[in-house]
Amino acid sequence: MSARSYTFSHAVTRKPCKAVIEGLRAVDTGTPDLALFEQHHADYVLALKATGAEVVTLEALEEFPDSVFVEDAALCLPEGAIAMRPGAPSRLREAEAMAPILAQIYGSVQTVEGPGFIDGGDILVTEREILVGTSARTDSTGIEELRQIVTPWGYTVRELKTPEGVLHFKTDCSLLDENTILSTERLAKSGCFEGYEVILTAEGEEACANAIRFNELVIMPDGFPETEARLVEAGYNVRKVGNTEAAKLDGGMSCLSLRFTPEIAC
Ligand code: CIR
Repeated sequence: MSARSYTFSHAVTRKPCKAVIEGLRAVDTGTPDLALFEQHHADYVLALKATGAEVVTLEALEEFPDSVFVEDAALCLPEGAIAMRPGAPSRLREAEAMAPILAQIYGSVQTVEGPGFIDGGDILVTEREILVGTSARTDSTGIEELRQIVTPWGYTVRELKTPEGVLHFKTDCSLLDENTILSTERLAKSGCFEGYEVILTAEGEEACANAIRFNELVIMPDGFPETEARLVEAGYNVRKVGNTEAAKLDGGMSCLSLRFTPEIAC
């Protein structure tokens, strides 16, 4: 197995802070239970460790309620790490907090300086291209700045549209392997995955579209049996993690980690 889009040696996570209960949410479906959030997070870290990767778990950052969702602060590719420019004002400086941690691993970090905005949750890296959805958090100017950084590394960036009312592009899709994407029907019907195999989430289970392929595992939120059966049927090795509390803040599996193999460590 050598696919760079889902073969990772490292993951970075951050413990939820007490202020996570004040985290951003599109619709209020109840306050997250901190103790349960912490339990789910610990289970998630165990699932990441089961992939064989080295997992760094950073201490909680009270200053930023949403800082457990580390994915939005950076994009990590084999060639380098890039600090993003998160589009929610309360999250903008999470990228500055993450940059020194990635610099320790990579040696250096590039930065999206603005004026555009881009959240890691809007970026799907596949084996052949980088798909980025514009959303309430990510704009074309931010995507263009990312393109300037990754084009010299040989990547093609394709700008797409996150469906209306959906937080991030990856809220609605995940990479499963070199050719296969798990997607909601509402996103797939836009035609953005032409040329890929698509496995659709089951009706009423759209909230599990945000899963992660990490080495031999597909890590998905617990509680979505029909989609799980589709993945098992397709031959994936599924591991489930409780996610009810992060889901109250529109968070899924990918948001909770940065996953990467720095070339420098190969
Ligand atoms: C937010 O609204 O920014 C957080 N409450 C959830 C972020 C989820 N991140 C992700 O999907 N990459």
